[in-house]
Amino acid sequence: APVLAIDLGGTKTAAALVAGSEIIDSRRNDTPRQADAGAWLDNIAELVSNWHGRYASAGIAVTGGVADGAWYPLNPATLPVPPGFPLVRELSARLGVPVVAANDAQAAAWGEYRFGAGQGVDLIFLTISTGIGGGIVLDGKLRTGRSGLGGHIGVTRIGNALLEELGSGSALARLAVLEGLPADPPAIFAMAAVGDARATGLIDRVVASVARAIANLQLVLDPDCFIIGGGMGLVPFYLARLEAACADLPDHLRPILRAAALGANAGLVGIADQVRIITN
Ligand code: BMX
Repeated sequence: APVLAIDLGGTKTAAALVAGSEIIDSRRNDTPRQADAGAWLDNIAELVSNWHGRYASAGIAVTGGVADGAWYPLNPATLPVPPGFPLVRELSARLGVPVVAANDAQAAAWGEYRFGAGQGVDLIFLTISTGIGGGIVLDGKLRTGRSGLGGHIGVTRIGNALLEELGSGSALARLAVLEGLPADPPAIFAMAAVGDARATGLIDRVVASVARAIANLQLVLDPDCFIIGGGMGLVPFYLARLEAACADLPDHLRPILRAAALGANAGLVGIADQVRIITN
């Protein structure tokens, strides 16, 4: 039977029926940010209401940390998660099936390892999206750490700022406004694509902090590759600028960057496979 997979990000909520790496059916809408956690889960139940009976288990990949089924924020600005929210219990009650929960970037890292651009290698997945998330797979194991923090590169501090305050899609939107440009990353990329120097300059500014973080991670874990996903990370121009920002590193220190082969579905496919592992 297919697994119900959910990806609850700071901006988008996605749901899919997944069998292996195949997305049988999917839908998505905007995460109702102005509401509370119960409403975010009600939105999911609504989104999947006519799939009732087509799945016997569910997985949810969420922005934020997950430990023993409880949800907590690392950066409430990315999504104001109530600390200690009983995510697994609350979603299982709404869906009527067992639920497995993990961080979204950790889930996506596993999806790319199993079925995507990182099959069989040591990888660090980065989602460049509302915030910046990370997931680590080493020696065929997803490394979530002691309390589910493994991979949370976006909330590491650079001076007085968080990396995601400097390098995420939200950061680009905030910087754009200061330059009198639209607070809309897709518009900024469209302007850069037609040669607008201000737009390209903004993109290179948010790329620079991520390139620095990647170079540091290469020195710490020395993965075979970095897989880049997320709403902004999946934009080809973004990846090209990130490659350019890493180009001046000496060969033996330069990271290998790959686009997430599963695209926006990496987290859905990854959490579905985690459900298969845990419930079989
Ligand atoms: C934040 C943190 C991470 C998440 C990352 C990307 C919260 C709520 N989220 O660093 O857990 O992986 O953002 O989140 O603290 P996204 O919503 O952009 O996918």
